[in-house]
Amino acid sequence: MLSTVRCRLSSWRLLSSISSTTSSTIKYSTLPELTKDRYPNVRRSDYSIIKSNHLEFFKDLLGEHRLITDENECLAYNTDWIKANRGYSSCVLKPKSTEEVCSILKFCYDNNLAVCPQGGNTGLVGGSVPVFDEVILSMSLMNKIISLDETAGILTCEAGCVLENLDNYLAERELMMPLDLGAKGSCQIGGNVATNAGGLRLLRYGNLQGNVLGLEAVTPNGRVVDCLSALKKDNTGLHLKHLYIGTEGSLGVVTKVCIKCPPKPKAVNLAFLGLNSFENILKVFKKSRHELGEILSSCEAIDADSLAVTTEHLKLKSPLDKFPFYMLIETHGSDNTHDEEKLNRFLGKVMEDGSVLDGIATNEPSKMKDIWDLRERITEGYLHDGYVFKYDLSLPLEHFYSLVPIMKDRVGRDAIRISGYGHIGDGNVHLSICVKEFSTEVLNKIEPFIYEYTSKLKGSISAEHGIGFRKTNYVHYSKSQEAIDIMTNIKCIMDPKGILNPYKVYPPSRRWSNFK
Ligand code: FAD
Ligand code: 2HG
Ligand code: ZN
Repeated sequence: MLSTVRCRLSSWRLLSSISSTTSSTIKYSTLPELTKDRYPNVRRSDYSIIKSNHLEFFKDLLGEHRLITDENECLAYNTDWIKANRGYSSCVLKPKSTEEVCSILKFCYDNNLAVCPQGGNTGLVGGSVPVFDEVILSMSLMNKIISLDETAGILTCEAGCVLENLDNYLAERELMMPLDLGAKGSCQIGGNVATNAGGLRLLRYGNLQGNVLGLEAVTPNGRVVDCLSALKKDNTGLHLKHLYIGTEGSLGVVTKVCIKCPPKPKAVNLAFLGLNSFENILKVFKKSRHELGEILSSCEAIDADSLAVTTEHLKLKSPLDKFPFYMLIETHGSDNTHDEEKLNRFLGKVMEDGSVLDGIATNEPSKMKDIWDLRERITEGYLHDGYVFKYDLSLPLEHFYSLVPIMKDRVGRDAIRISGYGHIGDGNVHLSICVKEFSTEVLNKIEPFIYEYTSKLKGSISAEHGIGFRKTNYVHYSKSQEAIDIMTNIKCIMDPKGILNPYKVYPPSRRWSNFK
């Protein structure tokens, strides 16, 4: 029989308490070195340097409160959430409307000023902060809900709406956002769309490429691309919205989004399981697909070292004893008696055949939240260890965990901790290699090996976080030369001066550097 959850965990959420609108109050105890110093091979292109006449224009447009130039205030916008990248922009702009975004981009385009679009600044690949002194375009004040069609479940809103706020708004109307991630308290829907964020329930609800019905974007020279369709079916030529979903702000700034929202499930159940091997994780996942079928909403795997960062550093309490591996299996359905029965039958089977050693199951909201915290706050817990080299890979399921022992051999004692966890249901592992502080020597032990390994297995070097600044040299491990040429050509056509999010997403190929 499954035991019940006995512990009470804190309800405090770091990410709910941080938003870019209040980011000037964040205390940075240790700042990362400037990106330009950490990566000296990346050279600033010949964009203009911000001058007083530029600032005058922005001040006239936005007023003095929505133009930030104070060095301390700019710091939070220059530094990413995981403190791995830092630019030195002296200009943060906070538009409140699409028209203002158009005026800003047209001005930047005409004056050859580079721009870094920024949402909640929770991105993990250095895409959301400037590399040098790019103007930061913060979307946080474009945070209005425009409309909700409750019958069809279609929400239209501005890009700066925080994911959790949208979800809370929808919950009151028995709907939900089709994505959920640990950064929900800060990340914005525009940032989610720009990164094509995956998250914890992609297995059930699919990705944003499928859930975004339409969007509005502004081109680098300030024109509005109105693709804000709310239609589920619309085969009128090219689906231009895909130019903006997952292209990380490199082709345009997303200003509005129209998104499909499923009904909020009437029945939610969550099981937290302890296992002794990765092979058993695969067995349990396979069984969950067959036994839980249409109600399976999430299947996550965590190894002991990953869980330890939340129990040791964040003092969260695990309701289970120590095991080498853990799984979270969640169901979303409409009939609790049916779902509970199904889940219990499944759990009975996996305990009986020995693949699960212990576990708890609950449908009490506070207990489910406590369990989810153990999974969602691993990223935050890792910040306490030191510098984390993060890898977000898609791998064939049987190889999901294979890099952990390989990396332990390669990096050895240089690492404080090497662990793997992630979205087993989507074949997406998050590998974290933690060291006391950033070291090029350790980096060279990891890269490009890790990407070569992934490529040989036909995996992806970025399952969900994107390419950002950090992976531009490695795109060819996941894309053919022809595909890279097309990507680069599209960038050249849509942003001929290359002002939007430079040094990111595209490989620094000869063609691109000739162009810019
Ligand atoms: P930002 O970080 O501000 O920006 C990300 C990229 O999008 C940048 O390139 C930026 O230039 C661009 N951008 C932002 N807004 C716009 C816009 N309006 N128009 C054009 N471009 C824009 N990611 C996942 O996929 N799955 C997860 O499960 C997940 N969990 C996370 C958990 C934690 C604790 C943290 C810190 C991060 C997590 N992430 C996850 C990564 C991150 O939260 C996502 O990438 C998220 O979608 C970024 O949204 P944001 O608003 O913070 O965007
Ligand atoms: C998650 O699934 C996120 O928790 C973050 O994608 C992963 O921190 C990471 O590496
Ligand atoms: Zn993830």
